[in-house]
Amino acid sequence: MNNIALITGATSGIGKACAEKFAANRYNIILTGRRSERLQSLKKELEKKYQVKTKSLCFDIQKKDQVINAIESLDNSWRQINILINNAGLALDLKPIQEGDFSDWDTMIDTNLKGLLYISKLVSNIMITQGSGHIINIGSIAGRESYPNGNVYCATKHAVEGLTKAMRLDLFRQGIRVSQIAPGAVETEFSLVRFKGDADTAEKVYRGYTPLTSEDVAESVYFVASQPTHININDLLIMPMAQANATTFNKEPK
Ligand code: NDP
Ligand code: 8X3
Repeated sequence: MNNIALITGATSGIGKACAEKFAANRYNIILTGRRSERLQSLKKELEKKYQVKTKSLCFDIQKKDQVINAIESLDNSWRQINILINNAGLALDLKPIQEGDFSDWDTMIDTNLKGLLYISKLVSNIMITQGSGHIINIGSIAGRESYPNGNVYCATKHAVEGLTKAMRLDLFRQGIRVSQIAPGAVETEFSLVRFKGDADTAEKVYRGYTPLTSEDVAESVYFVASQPTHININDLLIMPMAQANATTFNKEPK
C-alpha cells in the first residue's frame, strides 16, 4: 500500500483535521487515540467520503507496552508508514509550580514527551528500513516561550522542540525528514481538557478574537508533508493574526 500516514490523537482537534486533510489527498490513514467509538466513526466517515483505507489503533500513548503492541499488530501492508504525525498531547490545569499536581505533571510528561518518544522510536525503525519517511511533531508556541502557570506543559513542548532537532540529526542521513509545527491558540478540545471539563472557562480562552482552527493547522501539516523530497521544512510557527506571542492578544473590548 502507498501513502500511509499514522496520526496520533486523531479523535479530536488537530489530529482529526489532519486525518481528513491527508485522506482527501489520497493517503491511507492509521488513526490512533483512546476513544474507540470516535476512532470507529472517523474510520467509517473517511472511508466513505474519500475511498481510502483506514486502520484504527486504540491505545494509550503513555503506556509503552500498548504502543509496542499497537505497532507490532500492523501487518506488512500497514507497516509501510510514510508519515508519522506526532500530535497526541494535552495540558492539564494552569497553576503556579508550587501548587502543581504531581499526577497532572506525570500525565503531561508521559503523553507529550514519553508517548511521542515511544512511537517515534518504533516508527523510525520502520522508516529506516524503508530508507524514507517524514516525522512531523506538533509543538506549540508554549515550546518557544514559557507563560505564567504553564510550567510543565511549556516544558514538555520545549522538549518537543529540542527532540525535533535531535531526531533530525539522528535520522536525516537515513532519508527521514523531521519537522515541527508549532501553533498558537487553536480552538479544539484542548482547553476543555486543560480545565477538566469546565466548558465556561474553556470557551473564554477563545473569546474576543479569531483563533486558529484545526483545519488551519492541518493545511500547514500537509504543506510541510507535501514538499519535494529534497526539501525539509524544519520548523513552522503558526499564530492567529490576533496573537502576537504566547500571552499578548488583540481582543475585542468586552
Ligand atoms: P484535543 O484535545 O482536541 O486533541 C488531543 C488529542 O490527543 C485527542 O485525539 C486525544 O485522543 C489525544 N490524546 C491525549 N492523550 C492521549 C493519550 N494518553 N493516548 C493517546 N492519545 C491521547 O487537542 P488539540 O487538537 O488542540 O491538541 C493536539 C496537539 O496540539 C497537542 O499536542 C497539543 O499540545 C498541541 N497544540 C494545541 C494547541 C491549541 O491551542 N489547541 C496549540 C499548540 C499545540 P483521546 O482522548 O481519544 O486519547
Ligand atoms: C497550546 C497553546 O498557548 O495554550 O499549546 O499553550 S497554549
